[in-house]
Amino acid sequence: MAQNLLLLMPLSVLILMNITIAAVEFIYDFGHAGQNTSTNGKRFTLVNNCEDTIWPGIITKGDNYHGEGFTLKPGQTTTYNASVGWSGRIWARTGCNFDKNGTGKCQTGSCGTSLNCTGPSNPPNSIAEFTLGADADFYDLSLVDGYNLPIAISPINGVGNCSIAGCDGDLRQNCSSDLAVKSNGKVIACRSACDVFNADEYCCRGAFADPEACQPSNYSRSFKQVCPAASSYAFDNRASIITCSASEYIVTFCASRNQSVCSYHDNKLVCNTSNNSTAHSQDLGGWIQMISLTLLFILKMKF
Ligand SMILES: *[C@@H]1O[C@H](CO)[C@@H](O)[C@H](O)[C@H]1NC(C)=O
Ligand SMILES: *[C@@H]1O[C@H](CO)[C@@H](O)[C@H](O)[C@H]1NC(C)=O
Ligand SMILES: *[C@@H]1O[C@H](CO)[C@@H](O)[C@H](O)[C@H]1NC(C)=O
Ligand SMILES: *[C@@H]1O[C@H](CO)[C@@H](O)[C@H](O)[C@H]1NC(C)=O
Ligand SMILES: *[C@@H]1O[C@H](CO)[C@@H](O)[C@H](O)[C@H]1NC(C)=O
Ligand SMILES: *[C@@H]1O[C@H](CO)[C@@H](O)[C@H](O)[C@H]1NC(C)=O
Ligand SMILES: *[C@@H]1O[C@H](CO)[C@@H](O)[C@H](O)[C@H]1NC(C)=O
Ligand SMILES: *[C@@H]1O[C@H](CO)[C@@H](O)[C@H](O)[C@H]1NC(C)=O
Ligand SMILES: *[C@@H]1O[C@H](CO)[C@@H](O)[C@H](O)[C@H]1NC(C)=O
Ligand SMILES: *[C@@H]1O[C@H](CO)[C@@H](O)[C@H](O)[C@H]1NC(C)=O
Ligand SMILES: CC(=O)N[C@H]1CO[C@H](CO)[C@@H](O)[C@@H]1O
Repeated sequence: MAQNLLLLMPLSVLILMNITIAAVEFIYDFGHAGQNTSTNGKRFTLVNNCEDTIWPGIITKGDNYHGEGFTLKPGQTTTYNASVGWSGRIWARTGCNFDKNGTGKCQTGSCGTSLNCTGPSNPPNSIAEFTLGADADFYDLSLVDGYNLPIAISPINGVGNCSIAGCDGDLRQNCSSDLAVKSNGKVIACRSACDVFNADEYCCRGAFADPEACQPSNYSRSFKQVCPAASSYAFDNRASIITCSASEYIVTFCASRNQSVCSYHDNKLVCNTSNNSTAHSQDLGGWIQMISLTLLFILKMKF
């Protein structure tokens, strides 16, 4: 299921490849979309860019918490297919000790005692949230239930406002001491102010149950500082949810927004983390969008 990164190439080659892949996949996906939308699946590629093993969990909304789970060693990836209409959450568990039967415990993000989730994730943990639609997908990185590691959500071949959701740094290094969860003296997660203080003003309840009344707190602001493209408290959602129609999403654990340039094709992930990729990924996004729009135009004329 999981596989090691097979190709590491210079950025220039990578960008060219990505464009080609994007273009090819676009034709493929679009060709199917017109005929049978129920087969128009979207692929999630989960990438472990962390220095340690993680155990990603996936829960489908309304599925009574019959979730899935994976073990991902550093550098490994796995894929998850979802169809239009899918809505769910993807996150990472850390510090787990699953036995041969897939039973065990985790330091953060646990969702029951099995490798495959049997319940909602236990806060604090960062959560990638998705709703896939026929015309548009919605996604965001939610820190409403706290934070355990950085997650970057990168749409591939997207049309619309397809910005990368995520953080610019690791909030564990910027977690206020009254929110920090520590293990052996190390901060392993950062709780939300709502979770710690259980107060209406942080949880957006009671007199604070609407967006006007529930304003950012100094706690949520400190989240937002490190993770500008994430929801930092309950009513921050509206500003942080991104609308985009992509054929594929790459969910990278332990990567910042400016870090990863990846694409996935034929069971090979082409992925690189460069020390200066902001400009390149923006170029890439622009190119893909341009090519996609051109193709869309051509295909629309054809069908
Ligand atoms: C779409 O594909 C699915 C699965 O292959 C099939 O069950 C369904 O009947 C198809 N729908 C249409 C409208 O062709
Ligand atoms: C996802 O779908 C692709 C084809 O669209 C297939 O090659 C791949 O094996 C599927 N992955 C999983 C995990 O089902
Ligand atoms: C795994 O499950 C088998 C059968 O249910 C059981 O006999 C065995 O003791 C379990 N192993 C562990 C490590 O729990
Ligand atoms: C987890 O769920 C997947 C998909 O439903 C299944 O293929 C796999 O066998 C399950 N793993 C365990 C350890 O139960
Ligand atoms: C977060 O912490 C790091 C390391 O302590 C520091 O360099 C950085 O400036 C901090 N960032 C913010 C936004 O406070
Ligand atoms: C937020 O403000 C409260 C008092 O209003 C203070 O006790 C707390 O230390 C502040 N937290 C941060 C992260 O600045
Ligand atoms: C795209 O979405 C992001 C996040 O919601 C937002 O900050 C940005 O202003 C949007 N850009 C455009 C051009 O709408
Ligand atoms: C950063 O990139 C520059 C040029 O792209 C390269 O010369 C340098 O070695 C890189 N540094 C690291 C730490 O990768
Ligand atoms: C990404 O941006 C952050 C802050 O904006 C910076 O500290 C970090 O070095 C950047 N990383 C890369 C790989 O460019
Ligand atoms: C990234 O590269 C550009 C152009 O090569 C350079 O101007 C900029 O300073 C670099 N940024 C970082 C953080 O290395
Ligand atoms: C993490 C990684 O593999 N980085 C590579 C990205 O590509 C450059 C060349 O463009 C390599 O030098 C890096 O090692």
